[in-house]
Amino acid sequence: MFEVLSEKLGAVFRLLGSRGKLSEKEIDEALRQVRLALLEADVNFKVVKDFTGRVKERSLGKEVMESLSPGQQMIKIVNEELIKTLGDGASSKLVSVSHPPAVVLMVGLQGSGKTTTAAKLALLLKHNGQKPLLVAADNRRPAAIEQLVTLGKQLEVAVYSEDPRTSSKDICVHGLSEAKRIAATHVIIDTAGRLHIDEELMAELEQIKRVIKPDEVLLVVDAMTGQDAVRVAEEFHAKVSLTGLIMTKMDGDARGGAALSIRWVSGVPIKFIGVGEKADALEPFYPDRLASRILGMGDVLTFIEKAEQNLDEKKALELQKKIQKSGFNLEDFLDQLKTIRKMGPIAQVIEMLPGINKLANKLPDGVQEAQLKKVESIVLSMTPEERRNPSIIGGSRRKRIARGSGTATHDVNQLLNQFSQMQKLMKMGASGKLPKNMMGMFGKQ
Ligand SMILES: Nc1nc2c(ncn2[C@@H]2O[C@H](COP(=O)(O)OP(=O)(O)OP(=O)(O)O)[C@@H](O)[C@H]2O)c(=O)[nH]1
Ligand SMILES: [Mg+2]
Repeated sequence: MFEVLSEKLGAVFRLLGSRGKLSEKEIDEALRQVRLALLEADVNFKVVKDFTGRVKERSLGKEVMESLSPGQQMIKIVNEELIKTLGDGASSKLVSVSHPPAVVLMVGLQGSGKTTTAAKLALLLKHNGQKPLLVAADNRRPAAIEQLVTLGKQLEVAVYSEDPRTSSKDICVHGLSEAKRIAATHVIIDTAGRLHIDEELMAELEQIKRVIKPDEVLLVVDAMTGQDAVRVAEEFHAKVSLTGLIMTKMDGDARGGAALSIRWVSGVPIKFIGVGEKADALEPFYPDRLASRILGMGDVLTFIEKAEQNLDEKKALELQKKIQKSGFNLEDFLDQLKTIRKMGPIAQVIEMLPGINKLANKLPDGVQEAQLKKVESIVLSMTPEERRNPSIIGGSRRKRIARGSGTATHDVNQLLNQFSQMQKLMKMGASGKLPKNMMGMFGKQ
């Protein structure tokens, strides 16, 4: 998602960034291109108009016209206004309640991803040390109950279900008592979907709301349905008062307009995004991160968070200490490689990194994976001593390592050079975060 938009905006920015002073005409032309790119990405036209209006007003002001690098200033404004459009300052956290359990009602149209997302949310809460209970209140299809029960088993999250002949309202009430009995921190209620918004669905949801008084009413919308998703959000919000949105299927190839418009049009904050079918493919939503992803600045923060989740804490601490002492060596690097591997397909990881994401698109499938393997096999062909102290690796050792790893000597040279650069960088400002430089090792070459 967002590739085309990102590419088009990137082209406008490259042009702007290279300019000295900007005339009003040049600003207008840049904004015209931005407007076109947004419309092509299926962003709601009102949102586009509002957005470009705000950017234009600020661009003509002092902060741009009198600045030394007007192009850069304008990019900064686009970034800030995009964040505003996506919901600046909105918290992606679920509300906290003084008397648990917090009650979360999941609503949405058929197939939008309610059941899957309910389970994903439960898993996320569980990972954060909470105790969620899932409630199968979709009694329309017996298979729906089974789906949730199965997911609960897989993820080791408790599920409350009963005979589908019980009314959904009663299932919710009973589920709530069960949550209190087991001292759950959150109750997540999966409800039935409909093909279209109809009176019956709304009446049922209103009834459930009245009896269980949810703390959160989260609408699950499919990002692939484009502007329909925006309309659905508006209608649901008008009828049942939503507290948040979850956009699913953000991993799909939709143009992304829905995600960009929905907050501004509906006034409801996006709290999470679904980025895949697997149970861990749910991310808290951060407007600033999405904006920088769209503007091609990569998504370093999400990347770092992912890395942190995968690195166990003790190791991370050790590593941080090492880096602070500048003792980061190739053995640690090998550890990091393994961690990166665990984070998912390398292409997806690379996509989050600034500068490198463009490159990732251009490489044929499997290339990064192959590069990663190459780097790994080079490091594996070194002796532990060499890994701990790469400076001892002279010419003959380099030849031996190349032979051992089935690579050429210049591959080994390149890796060692890049590694020593990285070490220098770490010395300069070690913070314990993965340096983006490190990724250069797999992509570029
Ligand atoms: N690629 C991708 N697929 C998703 C995502 N979220 C849900 N899905 C898929 O969407 C399909 C529908 O998901 P469900 O959770 O069953 O949807 P639902 O809203 O509960 O559907 P009903 O109960 O029939 O109304 C499933 O095949 C999910 O795997 C996502 O973020 N990315
Ligand atoms: Mg369902």
